[in-house]
Amino acid sequence: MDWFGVVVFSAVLAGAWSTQDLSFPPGFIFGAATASYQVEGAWNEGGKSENTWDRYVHEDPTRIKDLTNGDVACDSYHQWKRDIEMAEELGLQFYRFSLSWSRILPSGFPNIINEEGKNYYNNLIDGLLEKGIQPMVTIYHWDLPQSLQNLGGWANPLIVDWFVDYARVAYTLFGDRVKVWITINEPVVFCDGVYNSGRFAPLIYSPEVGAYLCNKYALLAHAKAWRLYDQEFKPKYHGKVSLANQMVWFEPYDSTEEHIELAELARQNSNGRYAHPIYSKAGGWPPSIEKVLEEVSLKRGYSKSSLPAFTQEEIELMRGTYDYFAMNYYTTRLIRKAREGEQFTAWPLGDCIDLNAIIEKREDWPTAESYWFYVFPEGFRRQLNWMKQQYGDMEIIITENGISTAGGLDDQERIQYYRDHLEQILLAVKEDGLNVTGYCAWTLMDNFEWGDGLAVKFGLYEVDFSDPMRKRTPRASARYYSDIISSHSLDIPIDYSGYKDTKKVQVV
Ligand code: PNW
Repeated sequence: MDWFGVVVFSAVLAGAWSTQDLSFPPGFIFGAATASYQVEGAWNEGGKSENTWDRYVHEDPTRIKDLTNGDVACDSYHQWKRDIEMAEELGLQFYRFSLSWSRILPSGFPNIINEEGKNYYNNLIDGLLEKGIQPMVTIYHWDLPQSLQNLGGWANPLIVDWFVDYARVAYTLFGDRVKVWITINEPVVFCDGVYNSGRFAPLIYSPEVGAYLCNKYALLAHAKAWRLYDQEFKPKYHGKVSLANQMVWFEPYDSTEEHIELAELARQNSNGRYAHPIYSKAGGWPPSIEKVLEEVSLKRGYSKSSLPAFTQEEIELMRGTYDYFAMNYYTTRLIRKAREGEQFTAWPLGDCIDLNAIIEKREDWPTAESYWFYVFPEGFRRQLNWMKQQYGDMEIIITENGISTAGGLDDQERIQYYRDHLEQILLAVKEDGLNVTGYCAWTLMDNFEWGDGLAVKFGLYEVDFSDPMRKRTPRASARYYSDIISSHSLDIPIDYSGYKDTKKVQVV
């Protein structure tokens, strides 16, 4: 190459990677996600048995904000063809959904495999593949068979083997066609989120003990299921497996040393406790958290730390059990030291009593429709960089990101949220050198949003829950997202407000 060629070549290279260029790297893929209890409905149909969410919503309907439940939800058990059609309309390269444990294994154990459950997922997987859409399958997304809860659920060490048995069934039934797996979704939510608050299924309050047992066994269950795939299925199917972690980013309340340290401790306590044993070079619990929790436990009168120790064998079992990092990101928090006599709410959405810390939001962070949701896009990039700094370079797939609204088709807030967060990914990739290879929007359609019921909407598609067919209608954000996918770039017009008017004309 002559000097002119070198100049042109470097200019092209520099241009391709500058932030002005809003295109996604070649090979970057887009998807959308759902989860079984949130969309399927058919709670007692097709051979499915009761799970912990069925029990929770039926026992006392007032537990859910709008008194709804997931009995029918989006009726995806019957409307799966329409779900595939929507994925196709959006131009998704992959669709992430989860398997209902009690639909596949009604006893919770592999003694009986429910044919109807198996057929349902086979239809969905085959239907997606026919359209050229890759299925990304979450084996467990919060809906534990009630039979296993009755035996202690995630606080019983035996769940490690129960889960591995279930994962084996999933790999065996679907592994020939499913190449990207998530063992478990967001253990921080069903461990810390449940046991610290005494809210949500299975409604057990045990912040000082239960949350940490659940933490330990969820990670061991993931690790064993990863090793099972690695040894017995990967050689023939060549897929990849990870665990999806909810990463809440923590910002220090101010720039004092005390708060900078506290924010780092909070990251280790929320994110590190679910990632360090798997992704760090050393393995095991984050050392800073191990230390704090031992001190706190002894002070509370326990004989040893409530954070259960790992044996060396367990540390080795978990270390390195990933093929990529599955990351869910929604929101950020400010964290500060508690003042004398302050009351604590429940971690990880609220305060952290173990760290004597109080959670706040910055005044300029907009609030979404969910009570826990503050919008801070820069937190996303900071979180991504923190992961690289902690665990080194690895492939990262964003397996959930999205915002809640109160409803309506003209969802400009959602468009803005997607735009701002995808921009942070581009910055992380192009400026910071992170290896983010895919993005999955939460969620394909409005669905049962746990304690918030059907009232809080996260969907690219609106679902009419009063219609027996659960009619799905694309929102403005669905158009926007499909345009991003087809242009493989964020460099597209953002104003989709005209969409609503067009719709009105069609209706008239
Ligand atoms: C996730 N937080 O839950 C779940 O994976 C989905 O099932 C859920 O519908 C979606 O996000 C929206 O809520 C979250 O503390 C739970 O930041 C907690 C948090 C975020 C998401």
